[in-house]
Amino acid sequence: MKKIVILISGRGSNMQAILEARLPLSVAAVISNDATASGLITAQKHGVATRVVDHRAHADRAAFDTALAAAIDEYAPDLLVLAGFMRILTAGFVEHYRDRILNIHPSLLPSFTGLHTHRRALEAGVKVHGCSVHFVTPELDHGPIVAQAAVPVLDDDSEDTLAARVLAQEHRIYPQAVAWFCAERLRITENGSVELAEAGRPTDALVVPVSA
Ligand code: NHR
Ligand code: GAR
Repeated sequence: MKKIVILISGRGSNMQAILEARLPLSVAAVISNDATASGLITAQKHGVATRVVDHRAHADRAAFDTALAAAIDEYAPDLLVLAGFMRILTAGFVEHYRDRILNIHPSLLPSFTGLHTHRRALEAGVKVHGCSVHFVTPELDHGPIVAQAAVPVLDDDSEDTLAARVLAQEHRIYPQAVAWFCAERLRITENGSVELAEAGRPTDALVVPVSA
């Protein structure tokens, strides 16, 4: 069975969705860069080991990433899962776990990389928004895309209502993508796209919009 380590910074609802999906994998630890992250309590309730590696206790990003990698490597995970993890990782860190880090990003990449995606989607007036699971590469939010879910943007949406609609889809596609990785069904092709082995339907990696 594959071993994963989950990195969080806050609430950890995506982490919780993965824990509660009862996937055939072992969650070795949940690590936060912030000791006040409420997701740590959720992880403990699920009997999962937790650790804090506080970025503020380190002189620079390289020192933080070195300490973070040392904590992670104690668990020797097959996969690192970023779930609302809010620290940009150095190229050296990403290389150390090359092709073994997944992230969920709250937009339909390559649109709206970076932060405040729901606000920016509303400002841009897009009619479709969503979330993406991708492999992490040194370039922020630019790695190979594993799965996406789309949601409609409604005329009366606020940042909060839109975020909630997207989050519900995050909780569907992230456990699915992690399960695919652990079943060794994901392959990154030479051109940097992701192939899903034994897909039932051509659209397995896409959740399509429904009218809300
Ligand atoms: N690191 C690399 N190298 N590549 C990616 O694709 C990464 C990554 C680290 C995190 C998640 C990402 C997201 O899904 C992620 C992808 C944090 C920031 C950010 O600006 C941006 C994107 C993401 C995560 N962080 C600020 C920083 O200075 C801190 C912001 C804060 O603490 O609120 O690191 O959106
Ligand atoms: C999620 O919407 C996730 O996609 C997003 O933050 C939220 C975390 O929620 N991630 C980022 O913005 C990464 N920069 P959670 O802690 O409840 O999973």
